Amino acid sequence: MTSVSSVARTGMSSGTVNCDAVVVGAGFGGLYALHRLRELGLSIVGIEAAPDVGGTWYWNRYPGVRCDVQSLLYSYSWSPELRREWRWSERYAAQAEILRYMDHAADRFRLRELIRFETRVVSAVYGEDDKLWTVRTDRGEAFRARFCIMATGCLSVPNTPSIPGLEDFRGAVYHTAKWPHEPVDFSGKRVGVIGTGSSGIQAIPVIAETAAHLSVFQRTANFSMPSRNRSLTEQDHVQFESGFAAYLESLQHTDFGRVPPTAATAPVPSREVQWQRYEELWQEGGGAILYAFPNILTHHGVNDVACDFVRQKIRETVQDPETAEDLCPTGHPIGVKRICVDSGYFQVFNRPNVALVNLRKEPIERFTSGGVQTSARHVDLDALVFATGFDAVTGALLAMDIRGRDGLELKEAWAAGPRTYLGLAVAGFPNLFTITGPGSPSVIGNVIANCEHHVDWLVECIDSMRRRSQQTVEPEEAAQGEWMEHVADVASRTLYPEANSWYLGVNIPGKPRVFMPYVGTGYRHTCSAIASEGYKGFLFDGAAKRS
Ligand code: NA7
Repeated sequence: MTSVSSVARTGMSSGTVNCDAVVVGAGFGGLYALHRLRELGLSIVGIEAAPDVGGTWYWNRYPGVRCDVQSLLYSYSWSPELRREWRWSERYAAQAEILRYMDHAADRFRLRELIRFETRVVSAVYGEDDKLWTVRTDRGEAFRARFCIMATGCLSVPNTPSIPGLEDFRGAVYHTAKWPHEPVDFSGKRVGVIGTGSSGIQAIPVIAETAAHLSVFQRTANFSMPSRNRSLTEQDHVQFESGFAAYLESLQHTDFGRVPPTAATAPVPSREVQWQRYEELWQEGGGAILYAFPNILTHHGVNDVACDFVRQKIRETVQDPETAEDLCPTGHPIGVKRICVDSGYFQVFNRPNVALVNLRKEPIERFTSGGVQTSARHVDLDALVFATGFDAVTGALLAMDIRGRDGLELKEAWAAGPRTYLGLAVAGFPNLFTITGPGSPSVIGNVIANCEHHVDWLVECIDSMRRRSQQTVEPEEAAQGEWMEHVADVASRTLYPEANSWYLGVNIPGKPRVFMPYVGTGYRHTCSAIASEGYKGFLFDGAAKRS
């Protein structure tokens, strides 16, 4: 493997840059991967479509955008220096602060110098002869690398539904995930927001403050908990620091966001006990209701009470009874779509300038030059905001033309749904790693912690290959098959498959219905055990062995 500096010195040959590893994406996962791989002494090139670092936090600038994980936890855990230097100002950080944090990390660890910005990967093709990946970009560049690390993010490809007539609409059109950098002024405007997932629920109260009128187009009512966001105090920081070692330890076996092993045998708490606990959590704020009882995501009886609790809160908050009923989620258990964390969402419907349009009662027929035509009426609009989510988890990977051994296309390999081993690697695609790929906990829980874990694992794997003079690693088909069965089996024993969520891919027409994240427990132990058992289920120098 070449040294870091040798890329600049000797890397260019006939327009192709040679390096040890290409890292695609400069979000939390990509930045950490660049840092760790450089520490390992590899020559690396980072490629990022945006003009700067940040990943999904670079693009998602809509009004009210903030993280739904507490900022002290939604941070890198690997750098004591970074922890000392950075002080989060709020319990739930706003996008601008998260982006400043990522900027700071990129500067602090001199990562920008490794990254080609405003460059999009169009293809990555594995060559059997030299066992190298050739990664091509939309700027016509080519990079040849031993390893290809896809840090392309789970929520990075915005979804705009195809509804007829959009081209006729004369007003301004926005998407929460592609928000302009310059301020958008909605004052005096009649605004429509389509979508009531996390993005819509965060944006709606803020847009309502300035818009002349806001129409909220809701297809599925969603569960949301109040964030109770506030400034962090000195005491919060001291407390976090004193508990940090324990927090790190807990990450090794956390059930945060996953279904704990005790779920199957846990007692069913009484309605009164549950109600009391949910009230405490409602007052505390945040999405912790999902961890209130071990069986809340597996047992209908328990989950139903939590649903009733939130519905009662909605009815107590929203003054107009019909609007309140329309806002009550009824068709799915709580938590099986990602729970929303809001700042004044349900309260906003008490404002005279906000109206809910229930698309279950009056579906959108088309856009017109002046607004939206539903089956019941025309809604006049000057501006339209799509808060319609993402082609999640696999969207960014499948947007590139990725070809592995024998020209196998990733699109073909995943035609019936994504298949990986541990969410980290794909059979037939040697030396390709997917950070927080499908089949790993990824978006369940704290995605930064999950990114760090994947990077640490793959860096150790590459290091071990280097020590053993191994050139390629890839999962065995059988191991991958067993893992995917396990991922599906674990999900099937929960309530997760009971909602049409982006976890299942059903928000994208034609996408196979497959539950993508791993919601079992002990994931980190499994990954460590596999590594310490000589990377069980992985094949090294596979082609050589086969021949
Ligand atoms: P989500 O959670 O996927 O929400 C998208 C919303 O858009 C949701 O309410 C959808 O309704 C709605 N939607 C999608 N297509 C349509 C059409 N065609 N018509 C009407 N409404 C539609 O995306 P977010 O950006 O809010 O959040 C994604 C994640 O980012 C979030 O979970 C956090 O982890 C951060 P549906 O529910 O499908 O009926």
